[in-house]
Amino acid sequence: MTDYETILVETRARVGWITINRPEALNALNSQVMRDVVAAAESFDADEGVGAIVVTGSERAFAAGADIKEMEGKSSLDMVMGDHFGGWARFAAVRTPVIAAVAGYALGGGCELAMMCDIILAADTATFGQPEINLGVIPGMGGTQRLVRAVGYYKAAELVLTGRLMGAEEAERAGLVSRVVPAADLRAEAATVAETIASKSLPSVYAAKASLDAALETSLAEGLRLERHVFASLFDTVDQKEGMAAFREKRPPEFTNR
Ligand code: CO8
Repeated sequence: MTDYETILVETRARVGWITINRPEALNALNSQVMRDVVAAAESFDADEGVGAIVVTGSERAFAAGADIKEMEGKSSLDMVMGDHFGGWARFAAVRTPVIAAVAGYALGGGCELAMMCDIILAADTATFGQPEINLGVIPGMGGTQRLVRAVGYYKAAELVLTGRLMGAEEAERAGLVSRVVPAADLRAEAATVAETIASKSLPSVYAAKASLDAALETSLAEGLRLERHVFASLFDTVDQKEGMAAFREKRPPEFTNR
């Protein structure tokens, strides 16, 4: 059992929950948060008993960015040699679907962390933005890349260049957010979505996430080829036979993740 300093972790109904817990700093992402979140996500990812992961914060903040006080005194050499935020790439690489349940601030690295997830559920209190320009820097954990892919160049450019923050409704209209829910319902909605995913056949869930990821990285022709191969490969699973037999027999499938 790993001891985490900055997060709370629990498993419920095949869902792994990671709650960032640095209330004194609005959940700012320092190196310890990175180590804890990455370790917890990788440990859930390695557990066949976990079919979906939820990352969340507090009512006030999902995460108000990378920890400015930790970064402030560093040189560019420190940033390169310390691989200050490199672990987040490992978080983005987990095979299990990750849902970001965002209430309050998701700024800078917090917005970038949400964008490393597969589904972003936002409370109506959520605020998103990339305000790094106000600090004399730029996004460094994917903000200029994933935000452009999520909301298009012109919206992303306005947010990154001005540092303007946007509310949940605007974020949903822009395509950054999967769905906005009342703040009081956020955890319950995240649980419903995560438990729904966790009830499916894990091999097909991994395959779906890998194919969706490819859509952001490859040409349409390459992506379609990959999807066709992945689709075909699932016909060797027990769960494909079970899923289709259950449909024919008009009963719910009983998946075994095989
Ligand atoms: N880092 C460190 N501490 C923070 C951060 C942060 N990002 N955000 C808030 N805090 C702290 C505050 O310093 C304060 O602590 P204290 O009470 O000890 O002074 C406490 O949290 C509460 O914050 P505020 O008093 O400021 O609360 P307000 O309600 O007045 O304001 C805001 C809330 C608007 C969210 C405000 O705190 C704010 O603007 N925070 C900074 C937002 C920001 O600029 N985020 C981007 C950070 S840079 C970044 O994320 C880069 C990522 C990529 C790096 C990759 C490198 C390789």
